[in-house]
Amino acid sequence: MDLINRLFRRMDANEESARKSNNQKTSYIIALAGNPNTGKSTIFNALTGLRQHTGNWPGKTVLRAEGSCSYRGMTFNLVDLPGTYSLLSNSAEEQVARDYLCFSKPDATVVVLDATCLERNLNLALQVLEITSKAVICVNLVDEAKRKGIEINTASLSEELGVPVVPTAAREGHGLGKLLSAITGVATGSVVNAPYTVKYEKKIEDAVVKVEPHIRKLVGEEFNSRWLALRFLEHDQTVISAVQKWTEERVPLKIKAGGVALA
Ligand SMILES: Nc1nc2c(ncn2[C@@H]2O[C@H](COP(=O)(O)OP(=O)(O)OP(=O)(O)O)[C@@H](O)[C@H]2O)c(=O)[nH]1
Ligand SMILES: [Mg+2]
Repeated sequence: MDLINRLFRRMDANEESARKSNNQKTSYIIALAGNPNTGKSTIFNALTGLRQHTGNWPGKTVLRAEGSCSYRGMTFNLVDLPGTYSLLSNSAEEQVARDYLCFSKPDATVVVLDATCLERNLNLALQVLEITSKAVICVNLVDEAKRKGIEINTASLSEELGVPVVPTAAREGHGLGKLLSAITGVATGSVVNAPYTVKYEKKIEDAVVKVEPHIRKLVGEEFNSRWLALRFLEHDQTVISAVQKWTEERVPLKIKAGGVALA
């Protein structure tokens, strides 16, 4: 792997000056994604305590939990996304998670992985990194992994993936301080990631090269044009009509019944 291309471009600016350059923004939206049963809700509950409320995602019977957490003068509004094995839009849960990450653009996304079966979990992590570079990988259940004789080299994983990787044992509250610190870096922009990019076979990459510039012309830097190009190539109707509506009316997109719709 060409590590140089993926090393973090860490800016020297400290958190305070980064916040200033971010127009003093102190409130950030943080999404929690991950496979089922990896400890997302455990982390969510540990960070938000009683400051949380639940409901359904609009038009879906999928549970939506949101809560807030104060950290170093900032407010993190956490959104606990449904547990999914992929973001291929095969189920309501996958569609909710995927559309939220692409169109609602959280300030940072934490991908919670199970340290005892990292390989399977990394599939989702790579899919998230295709949508957003503003990600933090949380390798949870390290206590359970240790019991099974598994040790994860998080520094090396971080170099490979090009995003911060934090080990946690959330049930015991271990590592959550470091997780908040990593979230702060990515959300405020004081850490700029250079995530690993999944490359597809030549004929797909050739098609992306043709389609992506047209999409970029439509959406500019608003949404991830490479990811949208891949969805257009597979004729994903939900995404196509969402982009169509956005370009016609230039209003923010929100998740609604049947996928993405206008606010
Ligand atoms: N040993 C250990 N158990 C954990 C840890 N984190 C969570 N758990 C346990 O793992 C189980 C699943 O945790 P949840 O937080 O419900 O997982 P989730 O990712 O929200 O699951 P879904 O919402 O179903 O996707 C619970 O029994 C937790 O107590 C950890 O770090 N170590
Ligand atoms: Mg949960």
